Amino acid sequence: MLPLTQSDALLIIDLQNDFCPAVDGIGGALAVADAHAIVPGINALAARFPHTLLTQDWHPAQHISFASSHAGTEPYQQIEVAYGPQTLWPDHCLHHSSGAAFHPALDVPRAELILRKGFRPHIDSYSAFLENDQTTATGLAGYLRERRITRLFLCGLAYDFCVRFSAIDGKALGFETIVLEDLTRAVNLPGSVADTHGALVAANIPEINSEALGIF
Ligand code: VGL
Ligand code: ZN
Repeated sequence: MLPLTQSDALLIIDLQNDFCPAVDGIGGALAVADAHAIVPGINALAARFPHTLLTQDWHPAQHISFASSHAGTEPYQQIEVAYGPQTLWPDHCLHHSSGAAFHPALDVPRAELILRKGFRPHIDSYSAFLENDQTTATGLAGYLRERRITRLFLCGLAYDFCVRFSAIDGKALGFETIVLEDLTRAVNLPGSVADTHGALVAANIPEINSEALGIF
């Protein structure tokens, strides 16, 4: 049992239609297998957590992370950009699109913050804290500190990209950080899940089953 306190927050990463298999033609641009399955568990936890926060991947057209923005490239290929390597993706989470909307079954009525990220045309942002240049802050660390939130439980999409980098940066910025492994799913590029697990272990970030919270 892990008792929750007022300084705990559930951080729900990018639970958006484009990261889930398409339903009725909506979403699916960068679908993560089995992503729908995590929604009921996240809703149940959100109802019990003292604080709930959401992130939303939110890209302009011709975003730097889109393969379509770089002639002669394909999605899932890696290129060098000004800030280093960048994996290219299918166009996804265009701001105000149905693909960028939250999953229709996601039910987090008490969500206190929706943090949008990836809105700068020339910088991608996997992490909820620092964009992919490793320098540009999103403002989330300051927000959490002012709100006296000290412990973060991460869930959502995708385990091997936005959950991974949010967890690593959150921990490095001084927040106690825990990944709820049953409430995430992975894009699963070659090696990406094993690399993520290794990086979380190395950073001393526990991966636990949400049942360990003992609040169901
Ligand atoms: C994500 C790839 C591109 C994620 C966002 O939410 O994990 N992955 N943009
Ligand atoms: Zn994105």
